[in-house]
Amino acid sequence: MDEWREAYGLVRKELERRGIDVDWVERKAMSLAVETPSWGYGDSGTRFAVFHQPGVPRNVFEKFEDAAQVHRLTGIAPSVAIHIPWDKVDDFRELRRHAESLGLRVGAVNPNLFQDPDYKYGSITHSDPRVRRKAIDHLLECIDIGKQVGSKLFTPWFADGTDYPGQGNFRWRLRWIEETLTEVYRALPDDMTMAIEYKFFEPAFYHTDIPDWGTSYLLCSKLGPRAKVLVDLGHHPPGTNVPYIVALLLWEKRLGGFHFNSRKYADDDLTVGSIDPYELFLIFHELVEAELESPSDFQVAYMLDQSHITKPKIEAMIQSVVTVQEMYVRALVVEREALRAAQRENRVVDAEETLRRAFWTDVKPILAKARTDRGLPADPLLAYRESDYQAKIERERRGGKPAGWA
Ligand code: PSV
Ligand code: MN
Repeated sequence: MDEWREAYGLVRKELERRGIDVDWVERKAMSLAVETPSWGYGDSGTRFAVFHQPGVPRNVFEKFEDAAQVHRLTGIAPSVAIHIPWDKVDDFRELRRHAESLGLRVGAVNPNLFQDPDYKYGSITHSDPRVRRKAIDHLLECIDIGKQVGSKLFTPWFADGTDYPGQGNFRWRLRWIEETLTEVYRALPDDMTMAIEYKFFEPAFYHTDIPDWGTSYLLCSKLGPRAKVLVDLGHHPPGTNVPYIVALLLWEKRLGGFHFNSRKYADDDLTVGSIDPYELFLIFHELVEAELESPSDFQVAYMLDQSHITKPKIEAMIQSVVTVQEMYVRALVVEREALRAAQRENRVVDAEETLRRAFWTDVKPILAKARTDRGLPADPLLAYRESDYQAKIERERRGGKPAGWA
């Protein structure tokens, strides 16, 4: 049961030899917060079909119950992002109370401007002012919901774009976006941040109105300091250097947060770290550098945005939260002084090896120790499998309509 202890002794010794304060690493690892998405607990699918999983929640209250399991076992998933109208309820204060009774809080509020038939030709950039108004009203409604649930983060994603040349007037559309966001920004309460997501294509295939970090950043800089950029790891063309985008936004103090997931081809929504774990590590290296340099300035929301189709929902979520934590710890154990010296002296191999040494460190025993010291299971995934929660929800959640985005 405690077989990790021997490995812990060895890795601790090795890290101490490298000058790393392991107690500090353990404390930092357990102070991380990774938000899980309500929509990751419900049924999901490809663009061809939605597949049902036994035991999935039938409403947002049950989604929070599943999220509470993830938090109970990992200790670092205290909030849940909601998506409106998928998670719409009559009384949002009741949802807030429900979350709190489970030891959770409601995280980012996500509007949905991509499913209503009115948005076929766009939402905030639709040629019809009535549709644009409807979209703005929905954004304002989401901010209001955010106030009721005590959320500090509003995360709009705009699916708007065109499929064919000539379909839309680019500059008019930019004006409509700016007008919309100006009105929306004014409605934000003082303690709420708006993080604007970008995505280079899909659902539109000719052009997308907010396709990249630069466009999002440009809009944010017109709005004010509480408008920031949201980086979804699946939203870049292949080959994009995402760690550099992260560093640049950190430098500009405009990085609002992440939607963590993994991509191989496009916006695949695979679980975080599954395809290119080294890239994820390099992203965390930039984050940790900035966090350590200026801890009081560092406010970046770590959120998952994945749609697990072929993995069991709760297991996938635990695996993902743990993956993010493992990458964070790897970034914490980088020998910073050695890296800086190698950079100064242009010792390229040494600089790279410093990062690789951290990346290849087996941090699992460190996390097992940090968790068990705090009364958590050494291995959250194993603990979930050994619990009766999955069998219970599969038994009890029969009847009713499974939650999902279809
Ligand atoms: C779009 O692909 C996206 O990343 C946005 O964050 C949405 O809100 C989310 O996926 C769920 O569809
Ligand atoms: Mn996203």
